[in-house]
Amino acid sequence: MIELRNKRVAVIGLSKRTGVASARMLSRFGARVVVSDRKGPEELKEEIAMLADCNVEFELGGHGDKSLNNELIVVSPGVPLTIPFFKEVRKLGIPVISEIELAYHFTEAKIIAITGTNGKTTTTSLIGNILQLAFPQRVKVAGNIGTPMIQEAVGLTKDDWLVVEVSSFQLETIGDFRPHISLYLNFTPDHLDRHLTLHNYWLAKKRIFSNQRGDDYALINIDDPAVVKAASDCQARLYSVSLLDQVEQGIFSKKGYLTWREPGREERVLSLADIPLMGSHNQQNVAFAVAAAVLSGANYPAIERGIKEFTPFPHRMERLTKPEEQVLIIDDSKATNPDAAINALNSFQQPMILIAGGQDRDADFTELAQVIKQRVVHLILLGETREKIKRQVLKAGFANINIHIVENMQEGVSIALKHLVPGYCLLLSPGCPSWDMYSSYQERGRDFRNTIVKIRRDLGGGPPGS
Ligand code: UMA
Repeated sequence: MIELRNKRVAVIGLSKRTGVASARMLSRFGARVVVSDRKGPEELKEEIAMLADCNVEFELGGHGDKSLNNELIVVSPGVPLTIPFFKEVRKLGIPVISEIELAYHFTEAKIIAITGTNGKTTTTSLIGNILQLAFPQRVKVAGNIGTPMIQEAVGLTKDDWLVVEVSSFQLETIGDFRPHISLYLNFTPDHLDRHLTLHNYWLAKKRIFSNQRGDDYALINIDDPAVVKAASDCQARLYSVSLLDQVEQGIFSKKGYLTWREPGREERVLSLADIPLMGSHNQQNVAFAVAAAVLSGANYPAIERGIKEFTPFPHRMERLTKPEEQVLIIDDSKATNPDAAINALNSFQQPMILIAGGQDRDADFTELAQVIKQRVVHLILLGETREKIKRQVLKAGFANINIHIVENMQEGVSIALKHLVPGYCLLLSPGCPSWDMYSSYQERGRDFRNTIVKIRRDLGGGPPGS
């Protein structure tokens, strides 16, 4: 535990989630807290009100001397370490930690930490579902999934489980954070605007293993060479996850079953047919969740129920049409990088109409363009990246006549529905963040859904092609 009484601590980034939760906890433990944000008080009225009952000072509209005059800095995940403020911090030698590091020092719970470029939230929830059945009242789920770890961690005992989704932004500033079970799902280019290079992003994620020891477990995707490389110096007991090959120790797919294997033991744990989520990437997420559950000692009926009864999240491969309809419409607005869109496209056999494009974050669309060429019939492009993606798919040999550049979702969906005939699938899987046109991927997904409902209603109710 870090001694906080009378310690001068700055919280950088006053967000409703991390900033508020960190400041509350620090002040509860007797620290002298300064909370700082680049936004001014007008923009942070709600956050300030949430701290009304806490003894904290504010430095708003920028991070200056008040924030520098501290013995410890807790940084919110959304604040890049490259801002000039941290240059000063480094000069002064003030330690900087993330909120998950702070939380780690105030909990005795066994931590299961999940990282990877895609699939973290689904896998975290799946594990939470299973463990809540296996160990009722003893499980909390937190982290990047939405509830700051610090909000759930304090006071948990060694009989409790804390399942935490951890992002590279949070791992970047850990010190001692040590999960009992770590999961590294996959690694593909993302967040280059923040980490600047792919190598930095890889290094940040690899930190999930950095404090693990011989009595901990690490679950790694051996189908992904970047993950295998990241685990090369991991001190924990390594367990493999694969959908392509049989593994010596860990989980793999065999004759339609996820199968657990370790020396002297091989058992079928779950039929692939029981997975309620679409796509092979989701089979992989489930394999990870099942493996983590087995390592935690959860019983097999809990594992089976936890998976079977899992309700998919909105905007993640969410099916908007009913099974009896002759067309399929899928909202995968959460696909905010090219790899996620590739996973989505690879999940379907039917002819595809794809709506893609969004904020330009310097992503590479070469591979996505190849997959589009193979699977997509009509491509509808919107957002900042629309011309970039168009150039790549033309290079890949996709027919110009089937590319539709649009201004907004309304126009995109109208064109898509015109081409949607029985047997086809309409997929929103942008492969880019939403922030060029929307405040979040959720808002983008809602716009997609609402536009479909409206156009179908205007057309007289029945879905086109039904
Ligand atoms: N700010 C500064 N100075 C700066 C930059 C930003 O003061 O130079 C301020 C901003 O004005 C803002 C705050 O810092 O007020 C940033 O807060 P935050 O983004 O850390 O917001 P939270 O609401 O606490 O959300 C964070 C995670 N956000 C990010 O990583 C960007 C949430 O993940 C997470 O759910 C939450 O903590 C609880 O752990 C979201 C996310 O987008 C879902 N994550 C990324 C992803 O999944 O791709 C990594």
